Amino acid sequence: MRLLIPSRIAHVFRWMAIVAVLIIPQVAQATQWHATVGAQSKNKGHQALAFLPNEIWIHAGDSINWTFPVPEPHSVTFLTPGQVRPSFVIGCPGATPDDSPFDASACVNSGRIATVGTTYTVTFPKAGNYRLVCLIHVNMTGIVHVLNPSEPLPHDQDFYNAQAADQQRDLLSDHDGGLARKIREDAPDDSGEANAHAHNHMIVTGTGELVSTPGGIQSVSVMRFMQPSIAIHAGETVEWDSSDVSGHTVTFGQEPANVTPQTPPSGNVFADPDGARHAIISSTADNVHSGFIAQAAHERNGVPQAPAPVAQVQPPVGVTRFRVTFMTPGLYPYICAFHDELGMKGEVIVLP
Ligand SMILES: [Cu+2]
Repeated sequence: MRLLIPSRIAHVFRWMAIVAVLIIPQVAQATQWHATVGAQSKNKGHQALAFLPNEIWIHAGDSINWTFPVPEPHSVTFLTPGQVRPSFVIGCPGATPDDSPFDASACVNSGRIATVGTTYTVTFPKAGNYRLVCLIHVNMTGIVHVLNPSEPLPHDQDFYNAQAADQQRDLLSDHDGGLARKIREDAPDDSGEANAHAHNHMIVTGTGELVSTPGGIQSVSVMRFMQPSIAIHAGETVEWDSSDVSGHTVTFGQEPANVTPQTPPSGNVFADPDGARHAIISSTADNVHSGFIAQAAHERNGVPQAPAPVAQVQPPVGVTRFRVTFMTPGLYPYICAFHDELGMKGEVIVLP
């Protein structure tokens, strides 16, 4: 009997070794992939509203870990087939915990993330092609292709890192000069009295561009009032025009709590006959909030729309202009309630 014990132990160890050889490679095959959500220029003014990269091939059982490197809020959200894209306030409803599995049977959502350095991981147990969306930015989509482990993957992590860096550089550097040209074309010409007609107090409110990739849509927005300081005379009107792919606000005084695109204009804002919003400010203590100033996504001509479902909650009509008539001399600082932390602020100097 005594002689049998070592042989039994050896036997057990041999079996353990065989089992380990069979199991360990499968465990090691579950890869965690890495991607980022958004990118920005040094002064935070240019924001890439993009999943970087926005198309990834992985194996069933793998996970993807997304890092959020910017203060501009984003979400990593996978909706169920046919689910209407909700506002970020509603979510799945709500958010799902880190490391949630997604197999298209239930919505997975990181929630609104605006803390630099946050990460969110999703695991994908089942093969399929899954659309990735940001609930904050309608022009920010991607796709995850989950293949059976027997199928080869087209790319490795190094490829995706290089692709993400390329896409980030392209979006932020704007090397074709398109955004700079757009800013010059859109900018009000206040160079002389010759142009001093009704439009000389126009302020371009953000600008941006869309980029379509095979995986979805990426965009870049310049989160700035292009003429941050303007001097006018009492009784004159300033107009803010937004043609940006992102929405903005023009907000004087107290900012409404928990501003969302659905937050209505303040009670002292009325509609001009052409649909633009308008307020009259008679004191530096007045609180005025324009509400969301942006084109509705469906009104953008020739712009590729993300595949359904994308019926994101939008203002009924895209209001793109906001006017304020200033009655009293003084200094009137204002912000975009969404992007003031990125430096989107301005001031109106009202002279007698
Ligand atoms: Cu803004």
